[in-house]
Amino acid sequence: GQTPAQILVDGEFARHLLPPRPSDGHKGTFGHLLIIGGSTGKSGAVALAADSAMRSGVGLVTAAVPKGIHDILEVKLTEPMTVPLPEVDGALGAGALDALTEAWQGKQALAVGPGLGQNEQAQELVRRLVRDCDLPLVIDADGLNSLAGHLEGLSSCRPGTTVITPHPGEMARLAQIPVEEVQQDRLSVARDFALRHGVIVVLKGARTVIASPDGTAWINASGNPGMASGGMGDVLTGVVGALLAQGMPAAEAAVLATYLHGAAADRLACREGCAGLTAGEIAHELAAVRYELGRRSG
Ligand code: NPW
Ligand code: AMP
Ligand code: MG
Repeated sequence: GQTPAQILVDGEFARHLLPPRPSDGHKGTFGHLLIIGGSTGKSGAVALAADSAMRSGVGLVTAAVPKGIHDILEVKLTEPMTVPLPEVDGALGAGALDALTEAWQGKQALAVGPGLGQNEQAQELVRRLVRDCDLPLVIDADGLNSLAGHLEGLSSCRPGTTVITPHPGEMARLAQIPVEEVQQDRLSVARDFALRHGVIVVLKGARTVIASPDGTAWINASGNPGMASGGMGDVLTGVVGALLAQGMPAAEAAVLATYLHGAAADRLACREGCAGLTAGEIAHELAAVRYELGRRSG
């Protein structure tokens, strides 16, 4: 058969995906994103995702985190709100899903995984929430690790759209193949997984591949090795979540977020090079990158 084409995502392509910004818009217009993540030692991941979402045009952000790190995030985060989740012995406790179900009422999108950790309760929570919640959802990091080996029936039970953002290590765990095999044919691995599980796959790494269940695939042209440092993926999760909350269709949100994330790093690299860039600084560039993209004439 014919090999389906893949689309190169450069500035010219990404520009056409930018969502409108009505002049009379208010914070309710641009959506409310709920982020679930964080654990002891990894509160930074959820903070990065929350701040990155704010830099990506969302109206409101709430971060739901285990009670034990909640007060730390109250200090770390200023614009995003926070919700403490029930916790037993440092792990998410029995009431966590009920608390979350309450927290996602009135939200437009969910992001789950940054810094969540891999204790059994957190994993069980993710497995149930992806099936119970019908909001647009982006799953990353430990959210993905929770789903490895628990994907059966996911496509039929999730009415909402799902974006997953694995790095090659996470993709290998999800597809239950070695990392080398993922990297050997990134396009096919992403495409097959998207088709099989009915999710939009963002397979990260230099030249990130995005694949949708309808067979369409994109390859991102932005980004640089300055992005090879901790927390960079947590930033992308916040951008995808913010665009979903602004009402973008999931595949377009995934493609535009991936482009903006890389372009923010490219913008910073023009001034500071490709070594020593931090995820938080790249998050800071996101608004300016979106602005510049919107001003391009075509
Ligand atoms: P290797 O051995 O390095 O070659 P994990 P994580 C592989 C949180 N964070 N190409 C890699 O392979 C996250 O949100 C918190 C090839 C290794 O086997 C998560 O919740 C931070 N291989 C949690 O930590 C900042 C690649 O994958 C494995 C690859 C764990 O996330 C940091 C490593 O991945 C972090 O974001 C590539 N491009 N990329 C904070 N400040 O709070 C990765 N691998 O075990 O999933 O660990 O990605 O650090
Ligand atoms: P994570 O491993 O989850 O922190 O995600 C790392 C992020 O940085 C992903 O969005 C990758 O695509 C990006 N990234 C890492 N290294 C590179 C690179 N050499 N070129 C372009 N993007 C990169
Ligand atoms: Mg990551």
